[in-house]
Amino acid sequence: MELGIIGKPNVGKSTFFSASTLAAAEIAAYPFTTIEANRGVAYVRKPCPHTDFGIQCTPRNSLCDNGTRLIPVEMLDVAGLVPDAWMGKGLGNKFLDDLSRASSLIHVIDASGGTDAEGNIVPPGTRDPVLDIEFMEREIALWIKGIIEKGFQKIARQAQLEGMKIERALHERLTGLGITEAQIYRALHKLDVPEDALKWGDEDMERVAFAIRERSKPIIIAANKADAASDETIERLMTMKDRTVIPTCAECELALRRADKAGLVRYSIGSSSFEILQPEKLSDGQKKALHRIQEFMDRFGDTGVQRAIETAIFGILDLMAVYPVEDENHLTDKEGRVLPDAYLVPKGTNARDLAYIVHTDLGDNFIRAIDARTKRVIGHDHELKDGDVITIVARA
Ligand SMILES: Nc1nc2c(ncn2[C@@H]2O[C@H](COP(=O)(O)OP(=O)(O)O)[C@@H](O)[C@H]2O)c(=O)[nH]1
Ligand SMILES: [Mg+2]
Repeated sequence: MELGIIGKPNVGKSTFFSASTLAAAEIAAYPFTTIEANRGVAYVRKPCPHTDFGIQCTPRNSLCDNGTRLIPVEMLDVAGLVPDAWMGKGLGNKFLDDLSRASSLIHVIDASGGTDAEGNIVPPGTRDPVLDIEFMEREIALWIKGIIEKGFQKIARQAQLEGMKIERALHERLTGLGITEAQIYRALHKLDVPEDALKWGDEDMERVAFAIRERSKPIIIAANKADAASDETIERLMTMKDRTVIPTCAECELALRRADKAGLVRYSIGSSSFEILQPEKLSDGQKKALHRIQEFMDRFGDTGVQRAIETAIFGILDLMAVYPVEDENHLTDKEGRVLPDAYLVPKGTNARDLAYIVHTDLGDNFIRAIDARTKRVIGHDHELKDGDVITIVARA
């Protein structure tokens, strides 16, 4: 599960990335905490089940901070897109490669309007950020269109000859982008294009590409630099049709996490306030900056960074957290760790799906599962709920 951060230059992508991936403690076992400069780990929050059971947990793939389970999510700082990159002017293949890994995208925009179409600095209020939203949606759709329309007539005719649905033919084209056949079916469902794909014109192709983008790479908009944006712009962004917009101050989040790490303030990620711990160590400039951050939080509820990530994971991708354990009585794994792992899985995941997610062997040899909260046996097709603690019983 990876989230890609996209946007034109100078909007605050790297700041957003640094802020969201800066954690007080890192999980050593996590494979790529430091492998690539543009990849990192952010955390989404859930109440830790250990509190319900009245025991202490010893997490392995996640962290527990005072009853809040912090579950890792991979973040990708996607190289800056320049206008018309899809035509081959920009960082084409690198962009596609990054795009293929992302399940959802966080589009960082400059809500202050202080950067032009290419990302050059201009006086605040000059650029309408709504244009950047429309540009990006179109840009990604054009990438997809470019891929599917290459030799399309031949493919569509071949598909017809073989009695293959056009969705399947499109999927063969788009697997490289990490797009599933189900997403393509859902995208084309009720889309107003001719039944016969051989009759698709240029506009139909664009509509198809747009719909596939919407389904396969859903976008959350981080209206960044909201601290320097007018109320009017924020209002206009927040009320855009069919878009999820969250005002953010990536700079604020980064400052708070750094100050927390340095022991100057106490700040839990995503919260609506912070506490100054060592006022005597703060310069006047730092005090002023913290004051401005608190003002921002009072205006918007929080810095928005954590909310954007959690909206992508829980709102858009509709994932929930479940906790597989080997022993349903002690809630432990083989090594005796209590509630070791949290898995983010789609709503609708059943007991056997979870077994397969944990390990193919576990799925193949599935016998039954046990709900550790109720100690009841559940069948393979039992749909799991958010927060479930599950023991899978399999043939040895
Ligand atoms: N006012 C304001 N400035 C920000 C914010 N986030 C980032 N910036 C500034 O915007 C500039 C570009 O940020 P950067 O993260 O390098 O942008 P990128 O090119 O999109 O990766 C830097 O000077 C940041 O300090 C924010 O929330 N508010
Ligand atoms: Mg950058």
